[in-house]
Amino acid sequence: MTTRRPSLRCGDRVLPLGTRTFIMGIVNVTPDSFSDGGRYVDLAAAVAHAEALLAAGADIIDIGGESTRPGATPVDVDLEVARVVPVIEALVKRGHTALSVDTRHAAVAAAALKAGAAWVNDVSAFDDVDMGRVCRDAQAVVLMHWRHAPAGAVDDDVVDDDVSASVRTWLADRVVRAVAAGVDPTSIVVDPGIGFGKTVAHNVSLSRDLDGLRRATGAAAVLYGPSRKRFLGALTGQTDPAGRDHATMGAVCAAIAGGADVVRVHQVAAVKDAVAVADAILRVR
Ligand code: PMM
Repeated sequence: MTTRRPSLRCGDRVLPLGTRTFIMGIVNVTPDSFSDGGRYVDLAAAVAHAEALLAAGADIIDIGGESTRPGATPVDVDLEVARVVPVIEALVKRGHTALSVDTRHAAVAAAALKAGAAWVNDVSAFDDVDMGRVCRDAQAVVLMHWRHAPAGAVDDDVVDDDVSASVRTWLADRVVRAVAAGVDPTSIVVDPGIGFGKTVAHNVSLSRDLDGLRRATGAAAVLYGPSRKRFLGALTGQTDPAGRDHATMGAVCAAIAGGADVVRVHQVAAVKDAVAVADAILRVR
């Protein structure tokens, strides 16, 4: 028997969970992101890219102003606001409301929500203690698992014999923290944090049972972000991140079988078709 799941909302869109896979298109307004750094720093370029992703079938646009690439320079909060808010304001003015802000900082999240963003995507899952208060005003919150590799080490050095269990326990605790801060549990989305302090084997293993992650944490939905990441390069030999879109589609389709509700990707057009086919085969209507 299949139980009916609730819907998420993002701006003027309703996302009925379980009926299909929702696509979050990435717009990095940063000079240094690993996959597309520097391409959309200019306001007009960022807005045009967001509109191109929406036209290609993105359900949500995720706008980020700080690179999370290992070794990236942390960005001053004022600079992060100055990067993301004008893009959000311009998109809202042009009638687009399904917008998410990718930030670890409550001050940036607050400014983005005020400008018209609907979701907060926090890759540190509420390390900033003010995030809970700010996120009560968001339509949904993404809490991502991120374990920092020890100083001087790389992700491949991280030892964890049961990565699924440790990610589940960690995220379940962050969900409790968010709910205690007043965030509606039906608006919480969890994310295993592909590539963040994990080996190739960890990323492969975490990609397998996303439904189990959702159930174990009590979240409403699960988001999966494999796009162009290093583990795909390790599996395919594609050294250039921009050459990993086919590999991304493989990961996305496998993750849909494992329970992904939302996929966060750079190349929306191709993923849209892959998702349509995977959804038709895998989802019981
Ligand atoms: N990955 C990146 C940035 N933000 N947010 C979520 N929720 N999940 C992810 O996997 C994730 C993220 C990495 O950088 P990118 O913006 O170039 O993909």
